[in-house]
Amino acid sequence: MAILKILQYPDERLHTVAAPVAHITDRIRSLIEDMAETMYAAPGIGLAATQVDFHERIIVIDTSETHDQLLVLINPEIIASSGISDYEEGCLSVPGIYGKVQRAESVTVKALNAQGESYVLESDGLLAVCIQHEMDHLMGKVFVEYWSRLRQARTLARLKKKQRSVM
Ligand code: QAP
Ligand code: CO
Repeated sequence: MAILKILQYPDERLHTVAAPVAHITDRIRSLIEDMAETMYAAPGIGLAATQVDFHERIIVIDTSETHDQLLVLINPEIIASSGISDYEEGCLSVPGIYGKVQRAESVTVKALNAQGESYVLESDGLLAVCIQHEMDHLMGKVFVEYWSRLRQARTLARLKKKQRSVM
């Protein structure tokens, strides 16, 4: 197992569109283990392969309070959604920045688990928001990109200032 380096916004590689996983090989299983270890170590509640510079449709999520309910979504597809939620989000690729994004309140997602078995999951609340946030990463979209140009520019300025202060 290994902790992977998380790409930091505005890294261009975060805009890469991920390809579907064709076969769940040992390489994919090992990547999933490393992604889970990286997410738990951060700590975070969700991580997409895009964020660790692997451009394949893989997500790990754990929104449980006990941090022992790992959810693996390979080739996820939203098959139903309803309602509107306005949840405060953060992102391991945009540390220290939080803000609301409007998304569906409930989503039904179809995906493969780490064993390659297909399953359907109905979600709402934090889990539904997290699934949508992570699926955006696989499409090359970061949550701050829902905000106005002005707010994005201010976010970038804050991140640049912070980066200067740690160097
Ligand atoms: C995505 O985000 C998410 O800024 C997962 O300094 C978040 O795990 C979806 C984190 C909220 C829905 C709601 C962020 C850790 C973790 C930070 C995360 C930070 C340290 C974010
Ligand atoms: Co994120």
